[in-house]
Amino acid sequence: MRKKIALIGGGQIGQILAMIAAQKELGDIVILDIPEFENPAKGKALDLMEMAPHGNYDAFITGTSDYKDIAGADVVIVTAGRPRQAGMTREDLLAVNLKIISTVAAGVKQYAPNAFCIIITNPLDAMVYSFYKLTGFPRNRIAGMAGTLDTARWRAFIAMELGVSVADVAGTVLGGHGPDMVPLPRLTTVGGVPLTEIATKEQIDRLALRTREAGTEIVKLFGKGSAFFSPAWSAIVMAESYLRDKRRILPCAALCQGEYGVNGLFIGVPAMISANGVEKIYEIKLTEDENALLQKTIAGVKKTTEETKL
Ligand code: A3D
Repeated sequence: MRKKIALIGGGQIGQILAMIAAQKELGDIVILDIPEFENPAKGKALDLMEMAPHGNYDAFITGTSDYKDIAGADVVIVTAGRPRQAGMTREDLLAVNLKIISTVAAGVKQYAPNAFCIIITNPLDAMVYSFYKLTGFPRNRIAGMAGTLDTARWRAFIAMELGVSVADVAGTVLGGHGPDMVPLPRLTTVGGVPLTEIATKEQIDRLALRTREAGTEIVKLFGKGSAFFSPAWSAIVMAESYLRDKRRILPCAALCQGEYGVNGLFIGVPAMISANGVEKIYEIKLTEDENALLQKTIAGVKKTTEETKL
């Protein structure tokens, strides 16, 4: 039997998620949006069905505003919420998106209680925590999509700067999804060569800063709305690792219970995603300087998480 993927939110990211999931034949897809946007969701689903003959995929794609239609979903990806507008911080979004996540959590808990859930809605670290608290799902079945995208941005900027294949750039970004996130140049390699040996400190500092501000750079360019292609692909990589038991190690917001000295917060950490969900969190021995940066981002995540009052 085909797997079922429920996309809660059928906006910019939701529609790209549906397209990539279909092209990868991850399963049948349900796009759920609020009643006012039910018809656009149905329209997008129909458009994707009509793309299938040329896209060469078999997947049934439907749109709905009724949670009954997500019944039994294997994976739920949540983008429901409002995106950032120019001049708006992710934290400005907290109050409005917390209300939306509460409705989503209730619907998913009732109709897809066994799903692996990937949260994308901002402010990410607080929304994934809220979803965890509101559903009561076990920690291995909830992850926030942030580090996978932040690391993709770090890798892309390095490849662009050095004029090399992005496939050869490996690295990771830790911490919260905001300007205090921590790219780790010391542990980044380009075809096995340490980044610190082929790029200058000035280059590395500039690329790290660009990574931390990457979401804002896109928001400024768009004028309205935030990134959608790269966030969608990043979440699909996580979903695929779960559905196909690929056991990929992807930085994502996972519930830390002692790891990195953190208890009870979702922090961006390298995690293995398998058929068991978030199966393992990897702890990295950090230098004093790296640890100081990590402590700063943890403090920021703690602050926004506490604002949820959950
Ligand atoms: P957008 O195109 O506005 O889509 C959001 C969709 O959610 C809209 O179609 C809404 O109608 C729908 N929606 C609103 N309320 C509900 C509800 N209660 N139930 C179901 N659907 C609802 O936004 P987008 O797709 O560009 O972004 C979605 C979210 O992702 C925003 O919160 C962004 O800030 C966030 N985002 C996160 C990242 C990360 O890296 C974590 C990157 C980019 C965007």
